[in-house]
Amino acid sequence: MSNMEMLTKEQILEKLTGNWAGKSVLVLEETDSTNIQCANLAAQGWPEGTLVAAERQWAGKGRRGRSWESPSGTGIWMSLLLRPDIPADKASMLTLVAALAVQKGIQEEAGLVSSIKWPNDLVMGQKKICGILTEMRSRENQPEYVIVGIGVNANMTEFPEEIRETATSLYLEKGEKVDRAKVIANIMSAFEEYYKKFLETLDLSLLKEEYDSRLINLGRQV
Ligand code: BTX
Repeated sequence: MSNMEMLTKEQILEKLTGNWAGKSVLVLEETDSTNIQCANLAAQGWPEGTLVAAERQWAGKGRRGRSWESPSGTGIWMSLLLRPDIPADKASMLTLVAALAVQKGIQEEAGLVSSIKWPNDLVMGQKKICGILTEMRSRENQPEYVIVGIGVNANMTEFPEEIRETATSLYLEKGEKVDRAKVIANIMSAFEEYYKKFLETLDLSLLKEEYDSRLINLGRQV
């Protein structure tokens, strides 16, 4: 991997256009899971909007103990720290807020349209391009912090046997590499926009139009 292709904190900061999400950012060369590292920072008092990204995760987490393939230098493996003043039982909706933000972010950078597959994936032609894992620490139905972990298959050219049929990447769909820092910056700014709307209503009513048009399972029993 040439230096040009490595993800750096400076590249991300330079491309951010929003106000808070990702302004405090840590880029690790490798780690177990950015969700774990972000939770550590949360426990140490780091602010809302802190972003932890890694070039490689060796214990990337999916839901229910599943693992997330996170090879080096090709993906976007990142976790955003939130400290929302909301009832804890509303926090799972942040997964959808993030899904909309990723959808917009990758459309802006790569011109690719993806669909939300309930509850936490983005797909292109049935194949998974992004997975989201939201985790929370709460006390008395109030989140102390929420970690929104986002994995986007950006520039990988191939996948391990087990997921070859079910996974795809922005590179494979578009035929050229994407600027990962730009995609991250786009996602952060879209997230700010959608998070604000979500906090106004604590439901998805203000996001409904975007959501309806994009939710692949809408109208189906899920
Ligand atoms: P999930 O449980 O819905 O999906 C996990 C399943 O998806 C795996 O069992 C496997 O079949 C398949 N899979 C694994 N890796 C990939 C991949 N790279 N692309 C497509 N399919 C795959 C989805 O969980 C939530 C994943 C969140 C990942 C992010 S990365 C940053 C953050 N840190 C962390 O540890 N997790 C999150």
